Amino acid sequence: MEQLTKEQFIKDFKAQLHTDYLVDNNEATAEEHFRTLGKLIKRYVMSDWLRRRDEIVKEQKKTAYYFSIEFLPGKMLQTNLLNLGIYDLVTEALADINVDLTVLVEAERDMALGNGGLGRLASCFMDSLPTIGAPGFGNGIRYKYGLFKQRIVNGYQVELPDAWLPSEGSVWETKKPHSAVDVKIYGSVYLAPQEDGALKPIYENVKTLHAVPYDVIQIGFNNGVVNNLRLWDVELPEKYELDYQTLADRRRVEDITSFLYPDDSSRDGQAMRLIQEYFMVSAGLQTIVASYAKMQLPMAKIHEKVAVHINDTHPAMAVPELMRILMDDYGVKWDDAWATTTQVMSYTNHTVLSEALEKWDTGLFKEIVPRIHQIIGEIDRKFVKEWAGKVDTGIIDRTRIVQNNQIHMANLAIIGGHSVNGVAKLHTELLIEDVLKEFYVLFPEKFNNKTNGIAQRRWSQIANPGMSALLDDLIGKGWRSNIHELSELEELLTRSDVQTSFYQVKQANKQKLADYVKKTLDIDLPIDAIFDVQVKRLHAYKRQLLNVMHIIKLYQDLKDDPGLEMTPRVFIFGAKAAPGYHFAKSVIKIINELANLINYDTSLNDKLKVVFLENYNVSLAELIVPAADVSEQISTAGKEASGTSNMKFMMNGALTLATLDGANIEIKDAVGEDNIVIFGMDKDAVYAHYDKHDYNSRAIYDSDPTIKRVVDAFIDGTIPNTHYEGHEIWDALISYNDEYFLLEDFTDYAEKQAYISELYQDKPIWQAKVIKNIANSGRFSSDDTIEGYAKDIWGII
Ligand code: T68
Repeated sequence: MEQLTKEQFIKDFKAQLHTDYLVDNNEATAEEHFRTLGKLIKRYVMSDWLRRRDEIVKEQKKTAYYFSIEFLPGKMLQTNLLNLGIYDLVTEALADINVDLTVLVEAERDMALGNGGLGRLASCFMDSLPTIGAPGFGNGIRYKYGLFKQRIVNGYQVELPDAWLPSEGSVWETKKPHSAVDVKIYGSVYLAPQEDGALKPIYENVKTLHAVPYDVIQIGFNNGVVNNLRLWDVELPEKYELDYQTLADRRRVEDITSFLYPDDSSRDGQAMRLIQEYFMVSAGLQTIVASYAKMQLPMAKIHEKVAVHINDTHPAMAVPELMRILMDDYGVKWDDAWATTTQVMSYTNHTVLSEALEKWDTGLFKEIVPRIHQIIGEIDRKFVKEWAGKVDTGIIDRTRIVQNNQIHMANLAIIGGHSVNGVAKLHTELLIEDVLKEFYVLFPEKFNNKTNGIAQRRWSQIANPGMSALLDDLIGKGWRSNIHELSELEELLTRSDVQTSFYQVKQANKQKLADYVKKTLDIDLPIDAIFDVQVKRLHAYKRQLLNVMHIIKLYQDLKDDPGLEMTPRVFIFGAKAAPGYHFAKSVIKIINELANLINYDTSLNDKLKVVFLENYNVSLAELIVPAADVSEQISTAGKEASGTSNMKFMMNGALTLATLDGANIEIKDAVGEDNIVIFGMDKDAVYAHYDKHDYNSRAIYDSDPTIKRVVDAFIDGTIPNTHYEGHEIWDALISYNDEYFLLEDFTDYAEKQAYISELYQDKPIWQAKVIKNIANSGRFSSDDTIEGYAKDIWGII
């Protein structure tokens, strides 16, 4: 954008307010101010945006498209101002006319079109792609309702719809009716032989959906690059309105882009989800192929200009859909279409949990996407034929796409692409050695690792202005554009004035969070206590319950001996449970009732507090993460693919208490084992139990009185106001043999927690570790991660 002055900005701002709302600055609402500023930002970047588009077309740049059924950007106002380089100017200019930027920030609704880590990662990449100047665009769905809003009522999770989208639309998007395309579902299809011997698909009784794109600006950091996140919405096609005569018919169509499936673990059995997947894949690919066609290059070489990334398996239909478009719409022969399709496609796996690997009944595919069903059948047949006689038939049976009338989406994504990556070193190793090992036999060259990263500007400069100002003082402002300069802090680890400054910043951030907790829950948090935080989706493998067991132990210890010397602790939780995930919801109830029990027990003398913050989302994370002293990353080793909050916490000076799982291992490598607290079984120990079938939680329970007492607290009335929840948990731990090994890891966990309490008392040592963590957080930048994708997988830079 052009150079902007404060005067010019104020003039533009007032004029825009007049034009849009016919109000003067002093009468406008926060919402009007916010939208006005958003519009101005869009206006300021418009020429960059257009130039970017023209450049890519003119220079025929190879472009990557990141297909994801989820994006979780949170709020965009501050990021956009920062990346545009006008954050300070706008803050000051607004202050001059008595407008407080923080009030505008509050007025923005979180864009929560994702469940958790997977969607958030996609959004970090959307920030990093333009920042490294790469031609990379997002492709997803414009859900009218984001992830449910969580309220806690009587200790239970209640889910409310998140109507985030104002009737005028999001201020960051631009509707592009010109680029709309039609997507066909249902009906039947047969192949009619043509004179030249080709087979032409003839469709009958199809339903046609009108897919309309909304382009959301993605501004690079201080570089004039503006990319695009394309979100598709569905409309009723006027041409086919006779197909949708009743209101119910129309609603069913509108529902396709109504809501995000609130599931972070396993597929919901709804046909609607399958339609969503096909809808975004087909709309996205049709447009991509059409714009490639304009270059007038051979269709069979589309991989030279286009890369399509399949983020988890949800967009895996991109493989057969590109085949369909190339063959049916552009007349490319199967072999040529297949050769180019596999070069175009690449896939990221985000989980090793077998129940989370997406599978669909073939019957549903046949009904909803009959042509895709045909093409998948053919891909599968050719795959089996190609490998027959070359490898063990067992391997073919287990890696083929169609098995027992089910379509295995991961198999489709792997067979139909040229790259499969895991999201942390350990995770990729597990894919190779275990989960996908038979694919590794067939296609070793496809496998590679890309450890996750985070959009560091959001998680430092925006979320933690206090720490950012301190960093400017200590090492200069260079780190703001080159995060690796944080390593200059290595020189300052033991300087006591520096340690004190970091401590003061942390205490101020804790106070800010404590104020929020006071306001929302009316609980007083002592900020001299250790703020010990676990925020993430609620899932058994993430082991929030292990944390709970430790809190119960501390509570019991304090009740036994009220005079016990103990470093005060505040345990902070934030977690949404999938609405159908009964066990996870019971854990939420238990946490809340345990909190009620502890927080109002005056005999504990404020040594222990527990808070469950409702509706954990990106904005709340921006408040919580900078205030943490301890970051809980305690999943059963081998289960958490990577984790990304672990990276955010270390960057903000929390010490990680972790198992050797996911990216925790790489954090340990970055900071050294003295600067992280590791406990519990590693992946080999966990796998040894799987191999030997020798785990016996009841034996631990019977032989360890401390553990027995803690576990029994779930059922013996210690936690009041609970019903079946405690029994459900007790059963999971004892009757069902504790699937995630909480009991085995408990003792080490509790000991390491005691060590942390001791360590915290020694300020110089604690602070040196804090600074060491910040100094080494630069390697988890998503700018670097996405550079890896752009170079190694997509070949776009
Ligand atoms: C997460 N996965 C991983 N899944 O659990 C986490 N699943 O370790 C990793 O850091 C992160 O991905 C990024 O790689 C998810 O968040 C989902 O949200 C999800 C959504 C729908 C269906 C299945």
